[in-house]
Amino acid sequence: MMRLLVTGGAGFIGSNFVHHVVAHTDHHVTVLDALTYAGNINSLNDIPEDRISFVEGDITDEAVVDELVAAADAVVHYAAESHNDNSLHDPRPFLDTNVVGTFVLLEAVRRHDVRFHHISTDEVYGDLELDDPARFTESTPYNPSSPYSSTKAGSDLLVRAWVRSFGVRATISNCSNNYGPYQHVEKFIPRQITNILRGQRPRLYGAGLNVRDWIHADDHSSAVLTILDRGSIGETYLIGADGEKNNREVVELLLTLMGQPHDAYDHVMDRPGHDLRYAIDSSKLRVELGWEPKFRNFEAGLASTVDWYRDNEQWWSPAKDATEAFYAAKGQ
Ligand code: NAD
Ligand code: TDX
Repeated sequence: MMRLLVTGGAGFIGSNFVHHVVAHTDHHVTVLDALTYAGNINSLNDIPEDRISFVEGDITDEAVVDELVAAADAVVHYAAESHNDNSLHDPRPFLDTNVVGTFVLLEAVRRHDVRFHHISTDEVYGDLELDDPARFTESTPYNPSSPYSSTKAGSDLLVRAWVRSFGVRATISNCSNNYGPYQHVEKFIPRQITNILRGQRPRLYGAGLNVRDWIHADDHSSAVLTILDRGSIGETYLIGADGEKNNREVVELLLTLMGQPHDAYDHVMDRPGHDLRYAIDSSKLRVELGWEPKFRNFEAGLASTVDWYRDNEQWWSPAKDATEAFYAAKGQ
């Protein structure tokens, strides 16, 4: 049994991780989450009370972080400002949370010699051409494009420096695009599902040919637990499930799954600096640590995600109008 401190555990992937940990281990979880617009305490509603403690607080708050880290066996660090479009509009919170917040956590795990796992993204590697046979590996040079991905790259480099200079016991994982329950309606897949549920048309940026490498959030969680159990200190592991699809294919699949004509979507203004393609080679994680994804059928995973949004309107509807107003103001 471990005492895990999970930052950002009321967010999309963090809450999926908490559900996964409670279902598959006997670890106790303490969630530290600031409940920003992206955090939702209701995502943790059905976790048994004896398995979880919830602390509303900011990862840049040194006193709160110090006390919680001192009481933990390991920290799994999900908290971040996570949306590229927001980072183009107002980058400042991305610097504060993603860079300064990670620094505050690293100093605390250094003081208390606590194991640290840092959650990051494949976006730190920049993008690939559509027709490039290459995929990202752990040795791909960093080349981030957006304020979001540059702050995530900065946080990864801080972790590496704290391992080398101070002997902090840390690992890093860089995962591809996640889908599944509890994802905020600002993100691509939930935005389109909830548009269709409300009788509105999906919105594709530009031509819709950009490629993302989709993985179910539960597979991300099992990979993180694997790294926490068996990963080598100081190492980086890429997490992906061979799920490359372009955005147009995803929207057409959603429309078909939801009983609409496959072409009932609109093209809207493209995202500035829009990364073309992400693709992950996760061989290191699979060969060295023996991890495998369980959700191998994207269409089935997407269908169960559609069902979840259909059944949980009370979870997503409070955020929908403000999110769409933000997009409408940008012509998206
Ligand atoms: P999210 O935006 O859904 O959740 C982020 C959570 O962090 C929220 O609960 C929010 O309240 C909390 N938070 C934000 N600032 C905070 C602060 N200063 N102090 C404490 N809590 C704070 O994000 P997500 O999509 O679940 O992403 C989680 C992590 O996974 C991020 O580090 C992200 O970079 C990474 N990641 C995401 C994806 C993806 O597809 N969404 C892919 C790879 C990696
Ligand atoms: O309405 C939309 N229409 C559209 O075409 C939205 C919201 C997005 N898109 C496109 C942009 C991207 O090509 O869909 C793709 C996915 O967009 P997002 O959901 O915003 O994700 P992305 O920018 O790829 O970043 C995601 O994956 C990596 C997460 O938000 C990051 O936190 C993670 O690091």
